[in-house]
Amino acid sequence: MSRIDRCQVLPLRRISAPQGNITPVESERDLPFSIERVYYLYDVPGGESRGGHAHYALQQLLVCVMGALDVLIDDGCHRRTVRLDRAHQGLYVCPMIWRELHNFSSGAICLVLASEVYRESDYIRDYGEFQRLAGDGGA
Ligand code: T46
Repeated sequence: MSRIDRCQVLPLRRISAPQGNITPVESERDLPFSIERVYYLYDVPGGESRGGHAHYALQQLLVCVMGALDVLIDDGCHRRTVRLDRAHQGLYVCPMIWRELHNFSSGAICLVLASEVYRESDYIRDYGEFQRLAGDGGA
């Protein structure tokens, strides 16, 4: 399976009540990795993009908990764009995937559950270097 095919939108549980919804996420039960870090992107000005890099080892689940955004994923051979606009769905991103986040709606909040703590040495920030390292996309 190519790396891009490993990047799937995972359904998350949604516990609904007249008072509103709750979505729990547990490493063992809901994710293919253990959560070591949580961060979130918010107050992204209109027209701005985030990402524009890959990671050697990091796995992540991206959940747009408010609003909507587009995630472009690229394994060096194939690319596709996934629209995230549900608080009960998350995009799993495996290692060695170039990602760019575009088209944030006003007030969008992207929650990210990550498998590793922050390490700048895990980043590949040059697309040419990524393509050289990514090889055949993992196929
Ligand atoms: C990804 C997208 C969705 C930290 O100090 N700790 C952290 O955990 C993070 C994520 C960032 N930073 C610092 C490092 C930089 O000085 O915050 C600054 C911006 O970080 P970065 O360029 O990584 O931001 P994004 O939004 O372009 O990318 C982040 C994640 O790094 C990336 O893995 O998938 O969000």
